[in-house]
Amino acid sequence: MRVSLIVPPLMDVKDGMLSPVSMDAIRTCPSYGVYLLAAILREKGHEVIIIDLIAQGSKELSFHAGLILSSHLVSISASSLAWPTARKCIEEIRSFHPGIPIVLGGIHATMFDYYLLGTTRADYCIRGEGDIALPLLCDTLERGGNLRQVGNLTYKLPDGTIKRNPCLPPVTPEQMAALPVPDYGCLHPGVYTGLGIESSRGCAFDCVFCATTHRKTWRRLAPPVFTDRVEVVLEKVDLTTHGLLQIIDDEFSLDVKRATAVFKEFAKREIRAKVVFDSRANDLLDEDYLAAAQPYAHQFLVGAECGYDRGLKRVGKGTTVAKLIRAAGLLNRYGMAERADFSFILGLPWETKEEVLKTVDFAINLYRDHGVRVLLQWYCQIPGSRLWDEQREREILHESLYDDFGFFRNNYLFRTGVGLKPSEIYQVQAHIDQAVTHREKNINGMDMIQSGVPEAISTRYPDIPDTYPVSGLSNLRSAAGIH
Ligand code: B12
Ligand code: SF4
Repeated sequence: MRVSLIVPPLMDVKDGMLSPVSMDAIRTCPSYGVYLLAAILREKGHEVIIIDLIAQGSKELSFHAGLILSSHLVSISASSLAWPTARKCIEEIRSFHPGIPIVLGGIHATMFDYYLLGTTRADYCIRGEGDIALPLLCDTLERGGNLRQVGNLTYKLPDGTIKRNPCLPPVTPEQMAALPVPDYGCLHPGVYTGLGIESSRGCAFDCVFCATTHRKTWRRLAPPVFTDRVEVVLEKVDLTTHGLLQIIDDEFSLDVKRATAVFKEFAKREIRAKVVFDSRANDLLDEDYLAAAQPYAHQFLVGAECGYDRGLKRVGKGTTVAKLIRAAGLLNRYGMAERADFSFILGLPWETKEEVLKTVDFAINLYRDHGVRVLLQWYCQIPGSRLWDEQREREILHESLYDDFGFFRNNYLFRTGVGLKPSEIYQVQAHIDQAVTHREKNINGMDMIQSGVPEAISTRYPDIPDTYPVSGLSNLRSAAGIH
């Protein structure tokens, strides 16, 4: 069968135009999941067309109308933040083809299958991994089989009732090793900065703010198997602007011995690669790992999260401020500090301004003392985390709040997450500006201390100084002569 796979970007209105924003404006690497599914379907004999709207930089589907019209199945992948674009895609496809089956997949469809099928004209959702379930759906549709046999599938009956099949077991490490390598040969040259590859799936942790798909489960490839796959991907890396190899794992070094063995395998095979990955601070305390990673680590994200132990404990990542300091110190010693991005979250739902300032001061000192880059990012309400779920239970949040563009500007979503007053957020930023008078940049021209007032605040609340005169009710009272 002929299948179109659509990858919608995360978009918002900028200067009056709907444009890709955030990571999809940077285009670091093509969607690993979708390019992998394309390779799996091709291996099974299906004809696949990837409509990569992130690469295209718009949601315009009209150029692809002919291909879509001639497909037997259209599939759309979406995270929660790309969902508004995915919704527009469904509407557009339905405007020129009312009958073509549409299947949704990715994290948003996994979480909200009933809601998405109930509120759009899509036909199916595949929850969780599509590696086995999507080819099964294609075969079942092609042969006119029974949809009840398709694991992970949620589907609509003609009368509108929605049915949900049980999930297949997650793919095993052996099955992962046997999956084809995504074929990046069809990419337009010079669009993405790098190419993605997975060495493991899932995460052994369950941090309170994190929305990742597979928690407390971790499946990994053996270093030689992974390196074989890396070699295939690197054949296409010249198609990218920066030649980067992005290991898309949640946390690449969860088994630090394995991660060390991977870099040693790279060295043994004389692989030349500029690698981007995520590592926990605790793993960076292993000097064997640092020594092995040193020649390859181009840039890596360290989820540091908080600058005080009580916060770190609540987050649940199993680290402490002492370990964060030691990790930064070691990175400095190995000449890797400038390549490390220590990412901190400001305004976790329990935090007061004092706690936020503890994190800010800790992060700034980490940069000053050890030269690591620090990212100070305000907490966002992203579906899938335990924090999000608690508020969904109380109906403060709902999946419908992710139907429209403007996530980063959304005042309600921001303020139901961060408890600080807008004036306090401005004060935090003023504190940062005061502490960092000289904005130093790294080799890539990026601020060594990255921070800012979130759009949800800066676009709505003026930076009111403490001396701003009282107004509102007190003005009414004084106009009425009441004191
Ligand atoms: C690498 C990564 C990125 C990379 C590359 C993205 C990519 N798609 O390859 C970059 C840096 C670009 C990125 C960007 C963003 N990301 Co990201 N990213 C990840 C990460 C760590 C791995 C994704 C991955 O490739 N997994 C491996 C593949 C095999 O799995 P998969 O993509 O889920 O695909 C499988 C299934 O979902 C399914 N499937 C997927 N699509 C479809 C479609 C159909 C039709 C079917 C049937 C099945 C199916 O089958 C696939 C194979 O099993 C995940 C965390 C995670 N573990 O998922 C976060 C994650 C998905 N990202 C997240 C976020 C928030 C973002 C950004 C919003 C960040 C930002 N501020 O810009 C953007 C959104 C971009 C977008 N268009 O959606 C959140 C999403 C939460 C949510 N509720 O949506 C996650 C879960 C991180 C987290 N811990 O919170 N990301
Ligand atoms: S933040 Fe990192 S360690 Fe924590 S659950 Fe998410 S991926 Fe795992």
